[in-house]
Amino acid sequence: ARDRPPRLARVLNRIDLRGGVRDPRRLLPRAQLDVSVAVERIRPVVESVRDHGYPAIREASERFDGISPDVLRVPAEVLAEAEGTLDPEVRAALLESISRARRVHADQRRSDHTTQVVPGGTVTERWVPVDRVGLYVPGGLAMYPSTVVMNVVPAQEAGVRSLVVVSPPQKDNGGLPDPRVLAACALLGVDEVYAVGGAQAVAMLAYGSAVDAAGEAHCDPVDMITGPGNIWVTAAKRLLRGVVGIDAEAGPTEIAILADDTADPAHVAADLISQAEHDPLAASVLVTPSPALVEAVERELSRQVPATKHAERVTTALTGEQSGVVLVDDLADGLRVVDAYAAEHLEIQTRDAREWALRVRNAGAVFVGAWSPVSLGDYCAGSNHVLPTGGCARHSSGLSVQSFLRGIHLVEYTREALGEVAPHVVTLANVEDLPAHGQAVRARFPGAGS
Ligand code: HSO
Ligand code: ZN
Repeated sequence: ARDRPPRLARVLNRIDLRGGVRDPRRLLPRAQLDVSVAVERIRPVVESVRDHGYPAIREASERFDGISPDVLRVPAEVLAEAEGTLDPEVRAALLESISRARRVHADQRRSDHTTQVVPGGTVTERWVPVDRVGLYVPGGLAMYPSTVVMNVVPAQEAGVRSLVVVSPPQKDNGGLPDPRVLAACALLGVDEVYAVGGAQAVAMLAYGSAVDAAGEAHCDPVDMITGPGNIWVTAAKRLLRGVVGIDAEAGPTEIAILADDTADPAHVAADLISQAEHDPLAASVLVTPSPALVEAVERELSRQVPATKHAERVTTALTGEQSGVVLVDDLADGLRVVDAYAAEHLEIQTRDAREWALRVRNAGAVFVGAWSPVSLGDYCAGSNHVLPTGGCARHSSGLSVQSFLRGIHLVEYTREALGEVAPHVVTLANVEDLPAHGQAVRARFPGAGS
């Protein structure tokens, strides 16, 4: 079933920055999501899961999802069956996605490194994976097996030993999570899966659950939670940050395209539509010095949007204030605009696309040239699709092996090396009025002068 096809002569808002780009960041609007109200709403759920475990999880599942299985943990046979009954084409595509992601993420592994600071004084940085990670996988509209891949693969390649997936029980699946989520877990070798969603699932991951009604579905607390979710899940993660490690908050998807007159308008339009398909709040932004391209892309949009399945959602996203066309004098100004915007996904569809791509400072991921669309990266490029949104690409990276590693410094000094630097330690301790710090060094050299 298609949404009702709307018709619009001009789809995208226009922002004309020709004649000089002053402060582009303020001119490029972004959707804002206010999570603070939701945090207060879910606080009692989180606290009751903390205090009561299983009965509180079950009560919240019944209240919010309308269903709660007696046994929260998905049995091994059910996982095997989900994998066994998976459509062969879907299976092949998921396996290809997994193997490409593995190749890229395996190359991200870090080796320990020792720096000799002075003779007899070394600091070794050890990279140690997080012990236990919980992954939240949404159900319903935003149910993406590909997101299971993009979260699980880097954790596994980092060496995370214990991985658990939670996903909401589906009424039409007998209280089990979506079968495609279960199949993706099975293909990835994840065997600890619970049919729990919402804030109660996040709380269960953070605090663990007591034994359930059948006396067996005990979930141990995790050290870190990743994965997307709706506003309640995001609120619970925000509330529990600190109790557990939390990945970045994922906002609505964004695509920015820096293009010149060599870009194919049909491709540009298709790519703008592709990410708009996620969410009425998704942002699609075209930045170009070519008015002719803008006109051609608009023509393509009015042709392609009505033909797409989720035309209504796409139209809302494309015509929203968060989307638009930015006209600039030249590509150098365009680069300043896309850097200021710091998109989750940035496509470069220009002459010498690679040269321009290498000059980009702020983006979650950059897709270079005519043959590297964002949807390739969403599924099968090998790159990760969990990327910083909302301008966070100015300071953060997408999910990677590094996200699941901690660097632990090993400090090893000999008596001589400590003795040599001792006066400096004592001086700095005194300057901070922490003389016991200095004394901890001095005590090792009794008889040495003051
Ligand atoms: N583009 C989304 C990821 C995704 N696309 C999942 C399709 N499925 C955020 O990067
Ligand atoms: Zn996508």
